[in-house]
Amino acid sequence: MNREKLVEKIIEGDVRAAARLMRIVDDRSQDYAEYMRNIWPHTGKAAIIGITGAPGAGKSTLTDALISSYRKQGMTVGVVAIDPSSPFSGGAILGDRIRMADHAMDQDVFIRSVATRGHLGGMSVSAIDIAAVLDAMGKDIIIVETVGVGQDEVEIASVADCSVVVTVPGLGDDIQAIKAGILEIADIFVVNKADREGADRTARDLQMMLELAPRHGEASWQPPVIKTVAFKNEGIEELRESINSFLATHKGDKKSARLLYAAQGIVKERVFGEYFTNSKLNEAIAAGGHDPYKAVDTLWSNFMKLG
Ligand SMILES: Nc1nc2c(ncn2[C@@H]2O[C@H](COP(=O)(O)OP(=O)(O)O)[C@@H](O)[C@H]2O)c(=O)[nH]1
Ligand SMILES: [Mg+2]
Repeated sequence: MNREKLVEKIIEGDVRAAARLMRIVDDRSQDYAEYMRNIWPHTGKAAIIGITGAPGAGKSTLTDALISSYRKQGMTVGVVAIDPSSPFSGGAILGDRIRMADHAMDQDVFIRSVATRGHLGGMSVSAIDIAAVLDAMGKDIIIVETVGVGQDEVEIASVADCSVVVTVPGLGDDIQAIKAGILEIADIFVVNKADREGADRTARDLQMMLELAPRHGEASWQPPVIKTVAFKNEGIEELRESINSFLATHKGDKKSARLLYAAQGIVKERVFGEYFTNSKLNEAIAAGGHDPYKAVDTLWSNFMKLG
């Protein structure tokens, strides 16, 4: 199948064609950028929801419950699960695959994981490209699940149309564990595992922290704190409605931040991948008498001449 045909099929919503392009994107094979150039003009309709939190907080369980909730509303859903620790490149995360098995036969749900720590552009390029494919396919809602441990994951959440941060009771320490910077980027907080002791208190503590640290320059939205019991489907409707009301006035606010973030990843990938390669650096170090600054200066000035 040629490039135009593949992209055409994706835009018609073809699942196999989409899966094929996602593999090409993950592997960085077959001029993946050329394919993506044909995809991007067809994006912009979907709402991208970032779900971030510590491992085990219940992000996948919440995602699963949200999928059901959106499907009941007749909406189609795509999921990008980012797991940097997963050894599978482009494969499904086992636990998630089992849990989300209910949706496996549903043509209107597409779940894809990325485990692309190794890429030069960070996870940004893969994750955002895969979200773009889901968008072009016509999915209404795209949920990006990221483990809130690394900077990349926090950044990806910060460029979602709506970012949801998941925490659990028993806080104190856990509140500290909410990565610096995440309080500012979250649009909605979830205290999941509200069946456990201390949920009210955690929610109150969070609320207080939010009041003490108001959002930068944005008075129109006070992030709510929502208690959920994801595996019993409790609080899910409230969460979905809260996401809806945020999106009603803020969808699109992050669009240029998202494009900038993707572009930064592409720059890193191109510059490091094609020019500042280890072998070029090694040559320059050898020629420069073991001075790393001199080595980089030499390469840099050659690079600038290319422009
Ligand atoms: N008690 C309790 N356990 C939950 C709840 N939601 C999820 N879990 C469990 O927490 C564990 C981790 O959930 P998972 O969704 O994989 O977390 P993730 O790592 O954040 O994606 C699983 O064993 C879930 O069944 C909840 O609301 N209450
Ligand atoms: Mg998970």
